[in-house]
Amino acid sequence: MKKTISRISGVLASFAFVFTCNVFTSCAPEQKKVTPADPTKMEVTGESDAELTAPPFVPKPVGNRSATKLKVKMEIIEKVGKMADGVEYVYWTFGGSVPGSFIRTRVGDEVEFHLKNHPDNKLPHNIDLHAVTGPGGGAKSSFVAPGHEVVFSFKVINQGLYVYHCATAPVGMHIANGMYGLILVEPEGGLPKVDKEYYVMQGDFYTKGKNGEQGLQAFDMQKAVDEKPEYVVFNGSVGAMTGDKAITAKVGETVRLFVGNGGPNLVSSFHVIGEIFDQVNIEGGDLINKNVQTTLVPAGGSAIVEFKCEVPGTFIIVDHSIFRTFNKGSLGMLTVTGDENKKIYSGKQQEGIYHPEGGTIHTMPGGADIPAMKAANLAERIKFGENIYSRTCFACHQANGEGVPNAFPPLAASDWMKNNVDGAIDNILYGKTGEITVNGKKYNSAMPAQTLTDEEIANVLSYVYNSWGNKGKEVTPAMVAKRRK
Ligand code: HEC
Ligand SMILES: [Cu+2]
Repeated sequence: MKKTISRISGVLASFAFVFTCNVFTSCAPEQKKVTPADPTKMEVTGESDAELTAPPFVPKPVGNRSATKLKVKMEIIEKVGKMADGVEYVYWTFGGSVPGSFIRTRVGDEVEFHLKNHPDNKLPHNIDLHAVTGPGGGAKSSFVAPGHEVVFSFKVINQGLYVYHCATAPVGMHIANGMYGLILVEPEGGLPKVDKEYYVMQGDFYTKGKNGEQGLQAFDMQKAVDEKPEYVVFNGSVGAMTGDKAITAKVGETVRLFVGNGGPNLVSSFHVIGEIFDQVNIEGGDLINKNVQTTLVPAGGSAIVEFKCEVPGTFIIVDHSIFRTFNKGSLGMLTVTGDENKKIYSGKQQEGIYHPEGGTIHTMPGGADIPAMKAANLAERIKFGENIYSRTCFACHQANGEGVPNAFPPLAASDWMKNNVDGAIDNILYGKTGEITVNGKKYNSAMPAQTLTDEEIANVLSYVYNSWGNKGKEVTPAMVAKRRK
């Protein structure tokens, strides 16, 4: 009802406007342009092939080009790819990557979509683009068997950032295998200019083997139905955006992330540690929220986030449903280089000994320093050490010392530890930064110094040296005391 009234009054208003203009010829010509062009009626000029990019990159902005006929030529490829170190998976892809190729259009474009299903593929597929106004978002017209190509056209009439995905039965399985991507529809004149733009898309994966189980992993339908993924990742695999694959920017630059979530099941609490989003296009639409810490990205939805890089450092990109980040893979990195700005972020300024209640209490009740906790033999040392491990080291090096790919090195069967007892003691006493290679893999992160007594360090290291395939060594408090300067 309300809608009808406003529509009628809108018609009346424009009628009045035209009427006024006709009678009073003083009407300025610019005034007639106030009503934005109706995108459904927008004419297109010329034609071109769309630039398609694999994540984390996006095609060039549309700028102020006029609406055109844009040919998107996308090939579906089923292929084996790396899910994590030593873990492989058969991905079904739009354009060879997960997420699929990024498509960049503007309002009024007429998209001629060529969907090709590679002859070596095993299955038929199709595409449902959320940017399409039409039955199934194109799914009905795009069903294509291996070795075939289909063509269909649509006009993009709503600006925004949209998900596309395969919608062939079983739909959930096609999405779970990586068949999703993003299509951006820019407004007339394009989005405001920024310095860096990237493509980040989350997805959850369901493998027969548990997280980290080696070899080629099959899809597990029951885990998918139960919504219990083994992997939750950005851009298709663990570590797709970390280390030397991190996205980059310089101090002073503005960054825009086109964030999508393919699901199939989980909703993402998208967050960049150490940054505040200056603005977010909520759900990829027109609504802008400012000064946001974490934004929800629904399965089958998106967000556009923008921020300015003020200080250098590594900014960790996470799903703040945080076990997914530290145990299932949803961890990316943005590396910002440039000059420090101590006014915005000082770094650690001071560290001293903290004595609660005027420095009278030096040991906590039950702490390792009280005589009862002094280990009498190696077996006891290991037992006490296990307790310390689960209080302090566990959070990073994980329950069985397996570590976290690209972030925390393993302590299990660590070749680095084997011949470097002093180094291991030093790491705990003084912390450790800079590049380190453990079992053939490079890490470049930071371990903070741990505030533990000599006895505690001896115990925890004895525990580690006698667990998970490490060659049993005893570390004694005397050995620790020698390293403490
Ligand atoms: C906050 C996370 C964190 C905690 C807590 C932590 N570490 Fe580490 N540890 C790291 C990181 C990161 C590295 C690699 C540092 C680098 O890249 O230079 C590392 C490296 C090591 C290494 C050498 C590399 C290897 O894998 O053999 C040892 C040994 C080690 N840590 C033992 C421990 C022990 C024992 C504890 C508990 C007392 C502990 N760490 C607590 C993060 C942590
Ligand atoms: Cu498919």
